[in-house]
Amino acid sequence: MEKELQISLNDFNEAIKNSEDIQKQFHDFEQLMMMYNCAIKEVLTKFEVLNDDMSLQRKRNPIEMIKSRVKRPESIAAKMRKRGLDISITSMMDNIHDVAGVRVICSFVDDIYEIADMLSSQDDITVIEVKDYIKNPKKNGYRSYHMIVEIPVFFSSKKQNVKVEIQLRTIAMDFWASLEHKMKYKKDAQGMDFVESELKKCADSIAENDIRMQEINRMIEEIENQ
Ligand code: 0O2
Repeated sequence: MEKELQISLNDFNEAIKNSEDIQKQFHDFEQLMMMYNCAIKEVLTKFEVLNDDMSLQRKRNPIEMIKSRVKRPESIAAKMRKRGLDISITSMMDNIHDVAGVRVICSFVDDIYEIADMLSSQDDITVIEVKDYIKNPKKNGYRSYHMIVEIPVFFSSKKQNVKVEIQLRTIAMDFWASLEHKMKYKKDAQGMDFVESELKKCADSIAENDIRMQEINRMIEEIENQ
């Protein structure tokens, strides 16, 4: 009887320990997500300030829209599994750079490069990586300018450098990417080859029109300034 009681007490203690571990992990994860959310807020403010400043100087907003998100835990875990990484908070912080994501939709291609340069030159921003899918589009036609930056976030008792993925694209590139994204889960369906080739054609004609629109805008601004 005493032995039985001992076993169940051990089980009980083990269960409590496990639940404390889970609670601790949950708390750490919540803390981390809060940290990524705060980093997003800082990056958003930086883009809003740049937009306000540039729109005063040029009488037009170079940024049409800004979207942001923190990646869902399921998507983070799926990405880590796909890459064969162990599922842990440290591994996530070291290897997954798009947990915090900001998407900046610009009017024209030149605005993208200008805004990216302005952000990169701010002294609290460290650029970790740049992928220029505008100059080097993906095979499927995908275009966007991607940056991974690190930004310091000041909390009550510590400063933490946090990575944020920034995607800059035009309205037309964004429109295309949303439609193309719908295909992600339907790759094997019948007729997809045709859809893919149509999308590729659209991507190329969008790129051409983005440049033409930019040129038209330049001409309008020249006329305005005469
Ligand atoms: P979600 O749901 O948008 O977050 P990495 O992030 O470095 O592990 P990769 O592919 O080397 O993976 O990075 P890359 O090329 O910089 O792309 C990351 C993100 O860009 C993707 O995030 C998409 O948001 C977007 N993207 C890249 N290529 C395409 C594309 O062909 N079509 C569309 N619609 N979007 C694209 P996630 O994690 O895939 O998804």
